[in-house]
Amino acid sequence: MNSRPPSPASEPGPGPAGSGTAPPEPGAPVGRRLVLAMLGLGAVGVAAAPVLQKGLENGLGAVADKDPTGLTGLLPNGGGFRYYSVVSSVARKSPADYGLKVDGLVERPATYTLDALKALPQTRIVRDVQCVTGWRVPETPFEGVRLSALLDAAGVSPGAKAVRFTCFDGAYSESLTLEQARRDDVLVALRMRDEPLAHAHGGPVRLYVAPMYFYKSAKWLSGITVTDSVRPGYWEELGYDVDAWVGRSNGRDDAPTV
Ligand SMILES: Nc1nc2c(c(=O)[nH]1)N[C@H]1C(S)=C(S)[C@@H](COP(=O)(O)O)O[C@H]1N2
Ligand SMILES: [Mo]
Repeated sequence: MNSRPPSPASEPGPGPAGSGTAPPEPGAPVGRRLVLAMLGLGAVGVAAAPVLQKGLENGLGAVADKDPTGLTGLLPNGGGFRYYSVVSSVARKSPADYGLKVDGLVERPATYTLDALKALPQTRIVRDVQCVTGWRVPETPFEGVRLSALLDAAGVSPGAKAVRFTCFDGAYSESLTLEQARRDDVLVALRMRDEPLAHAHGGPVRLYVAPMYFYKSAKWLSGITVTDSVRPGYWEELGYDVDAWVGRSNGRDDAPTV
């Protein structure tokens, strides 16, 4: 079982590591977190469910766009997923608008269109998804291009040690060591649950890091930058573990996903 107290319902992402009362770091979206604290996640999720269900049928993304931080909670059609975003809305990217930039310490920087990513060999992985706040979704297929393939194509320069991920929501970021990034179960995912990645789940392209807590799987992925050291991501600046192995980090002992 989790040895830590459950995170407060107000927390949009993983929930504070360690203490539920730690003040947000500078630059954190303080205002929104306070608003969420007043709303109360659970009550809103339940009360809003029928309305949201209706919205879902009209398109999942439309609902999630109006939901700043995963307040939709456990949606009837969500298959157990909660929808998270650290910003209040994320502009949709059509396939024509989308680009994934690979740069930093590489010999051949590149920008991939969605079609270019689709044209590369695809890998499908089916594992449980585990969020650091405790929810778990069993056996979820993700499919896409191995991150290692994009790194190989870019030609990682000597001395490179890590990879930084940025997102077109303009706020979220993540990181992996180069060794982690080269694992076979780390994907630049184009599909989830055997469908194109919905906007609400970070479509058209998100990162998928199978062995780690789901906060590592950056949604709305737009940048992959090879760096000389690990730069902690959004939640990691707020105290979460950078090496976020499921069951072996963040003071948790969940069953590993890999
Ligand atoms: N860009 C971005 N990626 C993100 C997040 C986010 O807020 N913004 N939240 C993370 C967290 S804490 C989780 S649990 C998962 C949620 O993915 P889902 O919304 O598809 O369920 O996305 C991760 N990736
Ligand atoms: Mo999470």
